Amino acid sequence: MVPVVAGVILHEERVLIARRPPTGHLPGLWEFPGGKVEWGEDRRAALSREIREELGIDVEITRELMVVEHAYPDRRVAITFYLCSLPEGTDAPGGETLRWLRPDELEERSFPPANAELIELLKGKDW
Ligand code: DGT
Repeated sequence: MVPVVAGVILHEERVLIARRPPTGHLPGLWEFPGGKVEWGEDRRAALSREIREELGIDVEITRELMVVEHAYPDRRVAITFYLCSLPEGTDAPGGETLRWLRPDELEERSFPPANAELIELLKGKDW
């Protein structure tokens, strides 16, 4: 089981999604920024590290939202999703592979199947 962490970064009632590369595992799908937890690493520390690597910012981790276990043909993952926010004074990251969407817009995008339950939860959220 591969432990994975991912952040639902909420800013001005929108959440940030990132597009996976066009090649490799789950090509071109949208996801929440994050990645694998390294051996012996604390999950929240792993999330801070991944977001710093991917987006170049520090986020505040607010709370855990849900844990989802999922089996892909070639691997099993346990993904812990955390609600995050941008610290005061941090500019919202942007770019070609990033989108800020309202929770009800998320279901229009293609996500890995492991994200279905989270998307459903977020859809009903009135932050
Ligand atoms: P690899 O195996 O080194 O080529 O790297 P990836 O691309 O499999 O690694 P990574 O760090 O993105 O791992 C995250 C795993 O969790 C990957 O199997 C995709 C899966 N996953 C499902 N939903 C999400 C999500 O919303 N965010 C992230 N970051 N991963 C997700």
